[in-house]
Amino acid sequence: MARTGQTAIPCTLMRGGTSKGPYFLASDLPADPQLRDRVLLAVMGSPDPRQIDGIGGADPLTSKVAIVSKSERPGVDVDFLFAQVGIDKAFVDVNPNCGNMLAGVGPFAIEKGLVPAKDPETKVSIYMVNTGNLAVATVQTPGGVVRYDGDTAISGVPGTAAPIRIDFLDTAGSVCDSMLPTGRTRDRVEGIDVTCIDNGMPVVVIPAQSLGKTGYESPRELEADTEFRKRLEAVRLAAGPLMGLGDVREKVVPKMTLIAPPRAGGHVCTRTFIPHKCHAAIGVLGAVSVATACVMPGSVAEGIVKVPSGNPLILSVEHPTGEFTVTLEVSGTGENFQVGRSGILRTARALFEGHVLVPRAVWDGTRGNG
Ligand code: NQM
Repeated sequence: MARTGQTAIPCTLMRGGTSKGPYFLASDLPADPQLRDRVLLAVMGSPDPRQIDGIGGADPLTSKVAIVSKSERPGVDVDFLFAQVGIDKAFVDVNPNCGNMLAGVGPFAIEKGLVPAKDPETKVSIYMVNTGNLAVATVQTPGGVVRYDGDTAISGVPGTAAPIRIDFLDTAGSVCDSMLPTGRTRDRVEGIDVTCIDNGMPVVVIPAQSLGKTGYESPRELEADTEFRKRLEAVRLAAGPLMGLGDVREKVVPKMTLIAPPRAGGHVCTRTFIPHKCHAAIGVLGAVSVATACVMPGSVAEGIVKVPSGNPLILSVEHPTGEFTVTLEVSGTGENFQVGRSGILRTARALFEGHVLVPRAVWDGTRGNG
């Protein structure tokens, strides 16, 4: 159809875990990162609190973008760049990763012909460009076709779908320099004890009680408490430089997780700020980092968390809409304790396929060589 003043970009809208957003082939977007970011802002309708002039969902969990390309790295199938698009502010943050959007990358890559499908399942190795880590997603592909229906339920998503198992190979120090970016399992920040950790996502883990909370409040109750949120942000701004993240005022990391004893059959109860809104559940890599802190000797989780036995450790992280199971391979004890690979289960679904339209004034469709 002829249309004046708009550029059409091939795009698949997908739910990845408990997040949702457009998935693009990198080759369909501008090569220049600055122009690409302007295009992504236009796609989502940012900056605007309602994202009314774009396809963003006016929530951090639905203002996310996945950019996928065939990988040139030996042994790796695809590269995945995640972009968190600001809602009321014009920013595109490619610093952290997103394990939920990651869940849609395998199916998208297979359907776009970047990875040949096998029968009955296809392993897709994914280089996560944001953090330089590797993941392997196992996608159901009976008869060489991506299967979306199935009987796996994940908290925060109605119904069931085909399982996508994701194994993370090396997530320690994804954005920070190391798993324990301050060099300690416990730090005193703004008068409270916290554990700063990065096993896939920089997170500050805080006993809820030390901020006067039970840890069982609803996200809405926590968000409504202005004094508490000011205190939480003060802890975040102080923890950021300690974690080597510099001034984090305009950054979406570190995330902030309150922990409390479990009360629904899990091992720990959580409430996570990402970082200013309270998550309806918990992020994937956020959960891996929190679970890691929970099993680490000397962390603030000691005395709060019921650490299960076994190896791999299977930890159930309770959150406002259910639970999230994280599998951790561990070795050593005491000071030599180490966490290796981790695994999680997600589902994803392609929701809409076609072209997203952006004003031609933002981009005329010429890709450039940058
Ligand atoms: O931690 C939200 C989400 C996320 C990130 C956030 C995520 C992860 O639930 O891997 O998935 O922490 O901003 O999508």
